Amino acid sequence: MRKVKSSILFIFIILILTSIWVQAVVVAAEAVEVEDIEVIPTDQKLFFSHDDPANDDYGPGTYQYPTNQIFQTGQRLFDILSLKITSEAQLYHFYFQFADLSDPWNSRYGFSLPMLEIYLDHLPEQGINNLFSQGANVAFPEDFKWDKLIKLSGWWVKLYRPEDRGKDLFTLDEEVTEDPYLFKEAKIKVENNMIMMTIPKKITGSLENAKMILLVGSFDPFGYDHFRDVDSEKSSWKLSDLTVDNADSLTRVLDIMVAARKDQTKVLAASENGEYPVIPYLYLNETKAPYQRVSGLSRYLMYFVAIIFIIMLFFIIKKFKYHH
Ligand SMILES: [Ca+2]
Repeated sequence: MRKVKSSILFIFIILILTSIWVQAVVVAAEAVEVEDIEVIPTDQKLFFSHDDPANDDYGPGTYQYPTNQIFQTGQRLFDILSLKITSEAQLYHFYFQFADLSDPWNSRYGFSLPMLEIYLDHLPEQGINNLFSQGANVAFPEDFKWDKLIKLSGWWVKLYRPEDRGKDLFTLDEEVTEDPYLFKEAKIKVENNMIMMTIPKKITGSLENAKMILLVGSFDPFGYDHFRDVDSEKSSWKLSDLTVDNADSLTRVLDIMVAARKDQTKVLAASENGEYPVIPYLYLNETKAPYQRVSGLSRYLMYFVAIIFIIMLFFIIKKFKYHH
């Protein structure tokens, strides 16, 4: 009986040590992950955080950059790595971490090549299900009806509402010399390949439980909805997909953020019938997300802990059998 007690004690000690070790590893892993948000001031509360795989700014995986040398200077010119959103009293801060923000055309904000479209569905029972304007060549899920679209290039930020759809800017009012959709309250700062966008909360209201679709394309001031076009053969100014004969219905989106279980290359792949790919949305409140995001390392740790416990259980049963 004494032996049983001492072996149970031994097992408990092992368990405690294991859990301390696992926690230490998890803390170390999180510390590495937090490294890129060091710039976030302490008075901001982290509200949403999502990592995206690196090296996936090739749409469905088959796209190539234009052959012009502007696009040959880097490998991951449109590659978004993470988005963190923080909340302050009257403001939301968006931190878009990119792999390599270059600025060959000397833009206003300091990045020339990517363009971002952030579709927000924050008002229940309102909004529309279609793209604001033809360009991205994507579709939205039926239960995604956006209420605000924030569009961001290296030269401007614009804000659109569903009712602005289809209005022709230049016939709207001949007196208007300035783009009425310029989002003047938005503040943009670029540092260390990160685009920081601050918007007043009064524009969107609370984003708690809002749905979001984020599209990253290649900025083309003359492109459809400012998206650079995709061709089926190599081109100096167009993206190309050499695996297709006809590029007409291909998406012009290069990188998106999807839930961990979804595969971007499959989401953005061309469909047989020429329909646009449907982009899944993300919930801005991560705790309400349909899939809890589990990073690779955490998953291995979970497997490891599970195996340790099974082994422990095996020994406990064996000990008891032996002593009785
Ligand atoms: Ca990416």
